[in-house]
Amino acid sequence: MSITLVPEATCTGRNVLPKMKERAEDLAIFGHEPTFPEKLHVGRPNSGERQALMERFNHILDTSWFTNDGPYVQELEQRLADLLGVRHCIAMCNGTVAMEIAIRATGMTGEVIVPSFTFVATAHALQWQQITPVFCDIDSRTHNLDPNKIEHMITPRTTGIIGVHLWGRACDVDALTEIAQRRKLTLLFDAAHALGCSYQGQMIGNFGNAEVFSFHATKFFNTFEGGAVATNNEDLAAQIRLMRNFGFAGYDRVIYIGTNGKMNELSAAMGLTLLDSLDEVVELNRRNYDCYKAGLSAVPGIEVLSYDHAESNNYQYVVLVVNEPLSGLSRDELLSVLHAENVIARRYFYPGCHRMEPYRSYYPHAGLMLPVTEAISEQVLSLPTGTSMTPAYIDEICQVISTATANSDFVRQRLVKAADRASEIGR
Ligand code: T4K
Repeated sequence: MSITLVPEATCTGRNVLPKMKERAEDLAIFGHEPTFPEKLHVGRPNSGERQALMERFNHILDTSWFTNDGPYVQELEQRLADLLGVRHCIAMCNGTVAMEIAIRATGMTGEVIVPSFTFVATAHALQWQQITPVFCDIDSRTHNLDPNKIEHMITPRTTGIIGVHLWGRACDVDALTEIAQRRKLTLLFDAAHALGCSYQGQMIGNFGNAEVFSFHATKFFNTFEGGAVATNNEDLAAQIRLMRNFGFAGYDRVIYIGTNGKMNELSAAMGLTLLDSLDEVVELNRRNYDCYKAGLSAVPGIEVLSYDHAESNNYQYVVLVVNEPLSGLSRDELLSVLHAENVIARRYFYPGCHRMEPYRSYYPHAGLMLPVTEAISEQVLSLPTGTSMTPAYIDEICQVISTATANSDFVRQRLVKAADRASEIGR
């Protein structure tokens, strides 16, 4: 056991904490002390048992084997492949390079259909290789590609589809597979959020031509920086391994164009150590998720995005959807309230890739085809979770949200005044 779960405390322990901000005038935007003296972040890294990690680090130093398909990388690849039930798992230096290599190895060119509602790396991995990302709208319930909207984005230049399993919730894999097969397109999945998650009982990592994970520090499973491509295709795996290592097929023998996508041994050591604690991380994430869910269940206009408990989930993201007409506050107003309390919630993935450069300049009217993306990206908020959170902290955050929305007119007036004052100072 390497992760200490914070002692039990009820998730709806309302009124028991002295700080609980039940009155609007107690909120930090009205000049009060923030609820938390230090910032609470989204994406605090999980790390496993420190002693085990240090032992692995020492071993790396003792053996002087730092990188280039070292023993820890090989062990990590095997253990991940076993966990996912997939034939090949190829570790990489990060998720973006892993995606770039997967795109190139599967022969994507021309245009590829992707959601805009994702981290910009998904689109950049294409554009970096002069492939046009064609942004397709999402389903408002799932936040993933809407299969019904894909078909009319296909042109003679289209070679593939990249689905993103956002928040670890699987895409409609069956529908995307059916379209890809019928239209003879390559299908990749950006599974950056989805290690440990399943689709219809089968682990993500097994679908499409290949699936790409991120092991960035902020992810459920991290190797400081890192990523991996998972595939059941033997030839594709061999090609990806070559591309990861400059195309080397042996000493002095380069048979392919490649890049440097290798994971180093320190990263693999972190991964191996954390793998031993994954169950505890899920348990903790689930507890935090349940606490938020319970704490916000009665707050009008605030929905905590659900997971399908019949599937495996990593519960890494706690995502709110703010329905302004019901909550009385916009997502951005709520964000200001939370930031003042030192709750550094994030607007993942605002404003959508199509509103970021270079896509915004290339396709200034893309938003016309993306009404759901545009609406959802104005409504979502990711809340702090992870090992540094306690049920008591979560209760306090829920109370802040509840108090702010229950007094929305008062809060809004205050925010408008503060904005006016700021612009006067700036004049
Ligand atoms: N596809 C998808 C769907 C993705 O979400 C991502 C990455 C990728 C592809 C690409 O995979 P990688 O190439 O990154 O492996 C962060 C991450 O940098 C990024 O990896 C991640 N998605 C994205 C969702 O979030 P930022 O710009 O928001 O990171 P930053 O530095 O603001 O960190 C977020 C929070 O995490 C901070 O509030 C503090 C905390 N933090 C961060 C780091 C790095 C820590 O507490 N410790 C840390 O070491 O992008």
